[in-house]
Amino acid sequence: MKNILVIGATGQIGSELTMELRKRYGGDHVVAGYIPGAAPCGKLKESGPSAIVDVTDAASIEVVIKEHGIDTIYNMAALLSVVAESKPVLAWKIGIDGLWNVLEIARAYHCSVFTPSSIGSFGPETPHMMTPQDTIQRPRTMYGVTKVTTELLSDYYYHKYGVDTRSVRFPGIISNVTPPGGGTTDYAVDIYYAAVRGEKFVCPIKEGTLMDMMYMPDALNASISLMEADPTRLMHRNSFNIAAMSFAPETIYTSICKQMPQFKMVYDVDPLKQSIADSWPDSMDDTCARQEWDWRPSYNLESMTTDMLEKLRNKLFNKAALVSE
Ligand code: VAH
Repeated sequence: MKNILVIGATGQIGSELTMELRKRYGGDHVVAGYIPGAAPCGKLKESGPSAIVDVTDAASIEVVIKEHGIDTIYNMAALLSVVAESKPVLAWKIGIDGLWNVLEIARAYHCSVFTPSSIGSFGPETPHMMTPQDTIQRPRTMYGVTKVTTELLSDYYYHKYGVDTRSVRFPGIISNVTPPGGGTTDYAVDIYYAAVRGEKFVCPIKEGTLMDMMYMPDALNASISLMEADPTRLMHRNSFNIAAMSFAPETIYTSICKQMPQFKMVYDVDPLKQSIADSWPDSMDDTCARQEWDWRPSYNLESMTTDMLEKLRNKLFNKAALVSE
């Protein structure tokens, strides 16, 4: 049975990834690594072991690897695209100095490593429609620079030292559990919250701006399926394009209005978010992931919208009901 460490286990993806891994492998086999001030709580705390793991502190990682006999590391620690532009040195420190620590420890203790990349690893010169698996990657954001470097360094450790590194290029991830943490695609989560709260949504991304998006359950399944894939089938490792849907703000708005006709949206474009979004693909070609490890998404925009609205109503109104009791 695997023994897994999730670094960044209380983040937007990490928190749900940890719970899904515990469902599949057993709570005791998945350690939730967190940084001081961002400790697990509720079910995440109660469902398995946790430990302070700062990706920039190699010793804090090594202690947990040895204590729990870790053989697989999901390294989810990162600053997202918008925050990384305001804190580029910290973004590099967490994204790359942290990755060096993870890869060196993985080399010493023979761990497999998953460190996600992103559509943010592409830049303005990359073909925007059906972005190929192997193509030019000249991002002009610090987030993108850290993601391309993540891909190159992870592949280097595989080819040079045989470390089992694998990863995917995540689209914008949409979740109803942990709120987004400062990304360009956050609008695609915020719009659902506004709809359920009965508020007008002010969209920071321009009409017609296409971006790849994915519902969290598909993102979790992709991450775990890749790490479970037969390594002899993998022609690529860092990182695989994965895609589920591509939409612009007016499309997701229309999808919500089919169920909530009163919902209103206006635009107030955020120049930084728009410039980042304009540099990213409109849609990715994920043929290689489908061929090499049988990737398939389960959600499209309509089914995601139905599930998001239902889950957020339960979360926001049941919580309100509990508070008012
Ligand atoms: C961001 N949600 O917007 C993240 C993600 C592809 C987007 O990397 O920065």
